[in-house]
Amino acid sequence: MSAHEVNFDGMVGPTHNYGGLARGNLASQRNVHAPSNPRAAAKQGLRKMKLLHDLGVPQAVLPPQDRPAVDVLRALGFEGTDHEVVRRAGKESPALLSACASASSMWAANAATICPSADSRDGKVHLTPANLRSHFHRQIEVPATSRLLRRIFADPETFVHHAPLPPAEPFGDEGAANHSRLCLEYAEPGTQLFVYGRHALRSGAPGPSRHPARQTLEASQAVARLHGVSNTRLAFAQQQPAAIDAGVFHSDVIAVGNKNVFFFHEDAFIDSGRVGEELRSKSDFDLHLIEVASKDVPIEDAVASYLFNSQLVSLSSGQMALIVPAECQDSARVWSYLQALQESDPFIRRVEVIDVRQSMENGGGPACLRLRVVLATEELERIHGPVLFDEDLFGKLDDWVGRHYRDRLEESDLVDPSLLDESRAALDELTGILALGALYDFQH
Ligand code: SUG
Repeated sequence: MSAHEVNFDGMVGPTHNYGGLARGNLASQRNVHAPSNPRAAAKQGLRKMKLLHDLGVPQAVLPPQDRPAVDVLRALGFEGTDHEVVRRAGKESPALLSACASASSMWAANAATICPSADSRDGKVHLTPANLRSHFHRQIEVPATSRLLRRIFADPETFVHHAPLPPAEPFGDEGAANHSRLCLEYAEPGTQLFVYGRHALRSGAPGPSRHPARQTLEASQAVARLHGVSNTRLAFAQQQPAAIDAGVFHSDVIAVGNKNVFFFHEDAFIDSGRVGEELRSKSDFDLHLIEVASKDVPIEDAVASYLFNSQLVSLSSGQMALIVPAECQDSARVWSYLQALQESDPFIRRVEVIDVRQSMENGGGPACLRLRVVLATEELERIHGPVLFDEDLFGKLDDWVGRHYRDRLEESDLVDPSLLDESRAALDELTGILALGALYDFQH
């Protein structure tokens, strides 16, 4: 049996803007109120998918959500037609409208945690949408994400969909951004690492002091239980609280794994050395650990460049490529580290630079934009095929973005009801391109 890792990228929506909405996310805070360019953002996302596709890595798309979220604004008491709801919210509470207009579903690493069939007790693929309870603008993604995943992974014989964890304080869950799976071959059982920021139910346990720890141990344990992962192949690790305070709001900002390679910063976890040893002891294959020392890449440089938010992917040659954000080139220290890595590492033989600056300015790098789904060949045949990315789809989506997206957006534009109309016209056409039927409520 063979299996593939498919990257499902969240497409950037037409309302992409800088709302300064994410606490502990330094880029989001820094760029609050800067004008955004949704068209450039969406095209950067598509070019990243094209790069992966050209490298021979299976790629798929997840369409954006309908924003501003008129249904949410209505639930909060704004009345009238859809246009009136947007106008009233903008007048009474621009902050609320901003949260309801975020295009944050583009960061698909936070959409869900996925367990490949090789790792689960019942031999099925398990999916648990993240509840994203730490931030309101992200929590409102959850119903549409759940619906979309059920639409794409529809076959009940193959896919098991769990409900998101209860959106209560002890169960903050941010999905695959805090989860890594290591293995020798994708089709073989792997070792799963769940990373959390704090214990919710144990008082006195260490945690960050400045920024929120979004993922709890209790949430990670629940997801692992739901997915039926064997304890012998399961590890939990706590993020270094100081790293969260330095801007590492998700574990994928400081560590990335693929197959038998785990690339992480020495300050990623509380006792990173022990975490590496535990992963080694739980893996029945030779695990290659690349622990990056602070003296080579200080944590501030890791956060500024998003070195670890790279995508580590396997090429058909058997070697791996690291897809790094362009910001890595802006840092002399990080760039020289990467040159040395590429020359000396037995697995990572190639570094590719990708410009996703529009997303980066909201704290989302290459790895944030994708949800990894390991699928056996026959499981891949059972997904909704039209979301799979190829040259033809790239052409269609690139043209679609060019026709529908604005090239400049400021907070004051969110209140303009024509933005809602333009966005819906775009999404309506997109469901045709992706053969998704009436995916959005406004289409009913
Ligand atoms: O949740 N930014 C996102 C970025 C998510 C990155 N994902 C991963 N690391 N996997 C977040 O912090 C900013 C939106 C704004 O400010 O407009 C935002 O939500």
